[in-house]
Amino acid sequence: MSAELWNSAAHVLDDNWSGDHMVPSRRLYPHQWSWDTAFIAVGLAYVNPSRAWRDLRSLFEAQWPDGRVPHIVFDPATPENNYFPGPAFWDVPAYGRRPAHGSTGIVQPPLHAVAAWEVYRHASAHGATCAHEARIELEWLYPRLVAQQEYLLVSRNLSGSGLAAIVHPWESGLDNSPAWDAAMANVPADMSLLATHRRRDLEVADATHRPTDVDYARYIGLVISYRDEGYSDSARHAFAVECPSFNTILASAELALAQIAGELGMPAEADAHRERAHRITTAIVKHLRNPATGTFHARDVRTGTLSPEHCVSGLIPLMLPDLDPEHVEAIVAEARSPRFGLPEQTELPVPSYDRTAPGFDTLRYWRGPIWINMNWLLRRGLLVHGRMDEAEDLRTAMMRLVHRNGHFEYFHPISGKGLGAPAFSWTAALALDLLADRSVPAYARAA
Ligand code: 2M8
Repeated sequence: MSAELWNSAAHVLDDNWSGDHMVPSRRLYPHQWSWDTAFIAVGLAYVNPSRAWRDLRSLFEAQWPDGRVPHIVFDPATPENNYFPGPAFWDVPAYGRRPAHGSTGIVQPPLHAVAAWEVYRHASAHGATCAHEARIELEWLYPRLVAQQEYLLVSRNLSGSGLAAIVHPWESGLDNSPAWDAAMANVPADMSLLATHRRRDLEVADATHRPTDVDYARYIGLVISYRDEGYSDSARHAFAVECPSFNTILASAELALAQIAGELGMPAEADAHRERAHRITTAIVKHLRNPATGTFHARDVRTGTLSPEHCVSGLIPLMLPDLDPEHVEAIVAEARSPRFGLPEQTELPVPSYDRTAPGFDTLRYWRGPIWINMNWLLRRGLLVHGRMDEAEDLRTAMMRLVHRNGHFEYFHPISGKGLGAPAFSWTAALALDLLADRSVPAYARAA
């Protein structure tokens, strides 16, 4: 299976390369997405590290002066109506180095420091020229990655907990996850918005797989309010939530930045990054853990309440090396339980939502289907805490799933059938990483 899977994955990445960036999918997502770029860089590191750096650079060239990295950088060669909402709808204010084509005004999980460090660690294997290029790119990226963290840690610390809040479900990357249902119930759904704004996704994807019209009405309304406030974070947000996977990635980015700062000869900065990772970890445990169940959940900043839903995002804090053993045990128990069923029960990677919940939906996007990126993060967490057998079973289950069904965007959580966009970039990129089977670096492991 290895050579076949490797070649098909490399092929997808070749086909989805658009000159200076990668598209997640040619038809459904014809621009550049932020956290996709990070996952993709991890895989490109094996087959084309120069493209990994170029992709990261394209994204950070669109960084805003306040440090935010937009969740989409629009491709000027792609017509406005090929993706909704497109650049005209977002209408972001002009900013210093704004590319002519523009961007959105919201963010996605800041996985880029982790990705940059992974690509850098690989560079020496590709010879001296690659290593030299990697050093230049890492130096260019470092201050930009730091600015991204500062934006999230300061401007998005909406509750004062020390965690970053997301102000739109799209910012989580887990768009219609049940984790947002309680908070979204308070967001007005103005259905008339769908009469004036046509959903392009339904022209290229199956409606039963995508978020509902009510979700979309709320998504559009939230963008309009944020846009009308000039994308200011001091405005009142109708939706503000602290997500366990977003904040775990934020802490992981600090750990990766500590490695980068050390490599670039800045030991004091490296210590400060480690300290910040520790503080975020403490805040995640304090604010996002349900003490009664030991499980992690999204918190609505406006009400201070934890979502009752059990979603894959609640398993991702396993990536935190400073987590107490009792918290590690609780997450692994949840991952092995019938809710998620690590492959030992199902032979499949974990689904995006609790298999035992009445609302578990085998088709609809982030409400049940299996996603490779979340399982990749979970595997990393298992490795961080030395759970080698579970990590290996998960790796095998992911590779088997993709090999049998193709490089799909997501997969049916019972049959394993591919769903959503075919030839999806992060599935292909992460398949390469899984095939190469590198373990998690020492710095990210629990002591
Ligand atoms: C999905 O999100 C976009 C909006 O950003 C969409 O549905 O149109 C999500 O799966 C997100 O995590 C991903 O980054 C994006 C592109 O792959 O698609």
